Amino acid sequence: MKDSLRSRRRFLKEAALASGAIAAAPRISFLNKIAPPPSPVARPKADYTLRIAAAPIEIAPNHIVSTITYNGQFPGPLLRFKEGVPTTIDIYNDTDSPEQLHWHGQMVPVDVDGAAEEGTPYIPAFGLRRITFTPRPAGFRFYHTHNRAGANLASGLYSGQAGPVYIDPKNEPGRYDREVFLVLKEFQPSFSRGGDMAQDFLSPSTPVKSLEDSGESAMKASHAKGMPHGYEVGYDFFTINGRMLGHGEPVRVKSGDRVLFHILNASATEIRSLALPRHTFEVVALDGNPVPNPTSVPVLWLGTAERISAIVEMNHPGVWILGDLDDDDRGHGMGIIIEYAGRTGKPVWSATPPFRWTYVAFAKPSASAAAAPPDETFDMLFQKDNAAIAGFNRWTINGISYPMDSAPTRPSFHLHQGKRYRIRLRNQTDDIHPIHLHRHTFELTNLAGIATAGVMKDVVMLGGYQQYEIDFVADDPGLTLFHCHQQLHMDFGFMTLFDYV
Ligand SMILES: [Cu+2]
Repeated sequence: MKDSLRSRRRFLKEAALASGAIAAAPRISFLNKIAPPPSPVARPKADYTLRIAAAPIEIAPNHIVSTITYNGQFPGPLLRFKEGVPTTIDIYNDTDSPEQLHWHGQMVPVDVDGAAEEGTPYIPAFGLRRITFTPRPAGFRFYHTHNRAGANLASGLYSGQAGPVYIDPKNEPGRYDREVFLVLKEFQPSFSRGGDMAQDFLSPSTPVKSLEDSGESAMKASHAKGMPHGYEVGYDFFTINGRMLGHGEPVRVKSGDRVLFHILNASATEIRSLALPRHTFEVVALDGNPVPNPTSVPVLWLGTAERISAIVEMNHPGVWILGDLDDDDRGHGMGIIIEYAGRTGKPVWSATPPFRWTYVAFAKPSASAAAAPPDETFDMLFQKDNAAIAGFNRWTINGISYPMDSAPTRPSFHLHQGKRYRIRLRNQTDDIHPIHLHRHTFELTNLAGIATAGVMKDVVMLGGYQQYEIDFVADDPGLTLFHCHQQLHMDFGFMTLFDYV
């Protein structure tokens, strides 16, 4: 195992060198060795230190889970960077497994991005890596492990390795009184045999008939052969900022406050919703990027790894539950109490009226919704091979499943710096996929037949049997990973690589 890992690492490092990725980033320095921590006099202190280590996390009084964390806490510490100011971070790995730490949503070189597939060196077991990079772009980002978990529910994002990043822009408009960071996370995962994920919250809900027909007949054929549904993951406990509902500090507010919530879905696999009875959320940024059309909505939906920044005007004094729409998940902890000054009593939850989530609500008005035309379009067809790998679904992009062993993988898509690309995402499965592109920001340009422009993201929830189009400019040379952010999907094939040629 260790040998194959090492040989893969070596290959990837060579691949990155061959692509010129590391040569293109001479300002990056790193240590990558198994050694005791260096003496503090040997070199300057890092701006931040992160330690990857197992720790007990008390999610409710006397209810303690064990997981791999950053700095012994969940979520990992909030890291506040300044846009454009180089930052040095020491990452210690106190575990016996090599680790990857990914700077999600940032445009950083491949040797620090934190994906082995791109050639980032591992943080060695019981070792240290010092990295330096220039944080960008401004906004709400996060950091998390990028290890493959496979069937190991203690590894990857099933663990507690996630924390928020806020990159302060040079100028902050500041139309709010205070900021509150919320990190949504489940603990105690286990496998089950399938079960359909609700997806009637997405709008538009229009499926593509041909995708639906092919997807449904593939599932029927699989069941006819006696195959059960592939494994899915469920959880026992649900938390916000590492605490089950009612067991953390309430968010204390005053009537008239405008509170800017930065919300991160740090789940390995789940899509989450949030509502606050009698209040609305003015969505000002998606995945940390300001939206062209800030709009108030009664409910937020976040796919795995998505972030929403939204202002809530505190105008209904009381003690409320900000929580998941799902009674069972909220009942098992997915919520946090919002408490107005001077108010006491049992926190109140009430069901919200039906509402559908659409990214289009935050886009440019339709008159100006024509996105710039691309130089080239890539077609990607996503398929599921039901229960094909020892009971796990195998996922493919254009018929190719990203290898799970240590076999080297060649990039499937090729970019020229400065050109604008469109990816046509075609989902031939009934699952929602939170699609993620590393090291670049993409624009939503077509959502299930609706042309749109101006919403810039790094993760997008692609509905079952739907077709979307996303555009991006090739402006960050180096190997670039593209994958579904659902841990079970990415681990079983749903990944591919872009390179610059
Ligand atoms: Cu997926």
